[in-house]
Amino acid sequence: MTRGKFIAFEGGEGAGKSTQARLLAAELERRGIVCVVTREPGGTPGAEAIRALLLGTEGEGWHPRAEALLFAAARSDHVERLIVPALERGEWVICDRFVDSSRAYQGGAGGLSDDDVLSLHRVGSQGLLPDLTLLIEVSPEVAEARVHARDLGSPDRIGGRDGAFHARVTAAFLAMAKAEPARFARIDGNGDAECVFGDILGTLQSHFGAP
Ligand code: Z5A
Repeated sequence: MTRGKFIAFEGGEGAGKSTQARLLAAELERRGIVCVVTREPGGTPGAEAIRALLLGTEGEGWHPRAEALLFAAARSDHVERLIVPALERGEWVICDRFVDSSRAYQGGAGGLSDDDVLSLHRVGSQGLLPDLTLLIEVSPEVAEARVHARDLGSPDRIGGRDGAFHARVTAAFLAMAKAEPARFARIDGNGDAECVFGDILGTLQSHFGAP
C-alpha cells in the first residue's frame, strides 16, 4: 500500500484556507483519490474539545506557553488517531492548519522559540511534517474584509488580536516558507477562489506530478 500524501494549508485568518481545502478535496475525489479533509485545532473529538478551550473565553489570559502545550496536545491526538491511520490506508490528508501555525502564532507572534515549538511537536507528534504546505498569502485589507463579512465583527479569541500580532504571524510564515522552500509553496490568495485554486493545482502538479 502506497502511503497517502499529507497536504497542509497555512496562512492568516481569512486567507481562504478552508475554501481551498474543500475545492482540493472535491477535485482529488473527482480524480479517484480518497481524501480526508480535517482542521486544527481539532479533527478528533478530543482535539475538538481542546479547540473549544483554546478559542473560547476559557483561554483568556493564557500565556503562549500554555497555548502551545494545548495546541501540541490536540495535534498529538489528531496525528495519532486520524492523520497517520489515513495516510497508512493510502488516503490523502488535507489539513487546514498544522504545526506551522503553532510556529507562527505561539512562536513568531507569541514569543516562544521555534526550537521550543518544534520540541513539543517532536514529543507530541513524532515530528510529523506535511509533504507539502500551501501558504496562502493575502493582504491585510483583503483578510480583514473577508473575515468581517463572514463573522460580522465577532472574531475568535486568537483571530481578534491586534494588527501588530497578525503582522508578526505573517512575517513568521514568510520566514518559514523562505527557509524551507522544498516543503512550502507560496500561493497568492488575493484573487477570486477559482483563480487561486488554479495556482494550487499547478503547484500540486509540479510537486507531485499528476495525481
Ligand atoms: N492557531 C494557533 O494559534 N496555533 C495553532 O497551532 C493553530 C491555530 C493550529 C483557528 O481559527 C485559530 O487558531 C486561528 C489560528 C489559531 N486564529 N486566528 N487567526 P479557525 O480555525 O477558526 O480559523 P482560521 O484558521 O483563522 O481560518 P478562517 O478565518 O476560517 O479563514 P480561512 O479558512 O483562511 O478562510 P475561509 O473560511 O476559506 O474564507 C473566509 C471568508 O472569505 C469566507 O466567507 C469565504 O467565502 C471568503 N473567501 C475565501 N476565499 C475567497 C476568495 N478567494 N475570494 C473572495 N472571498 C473568499
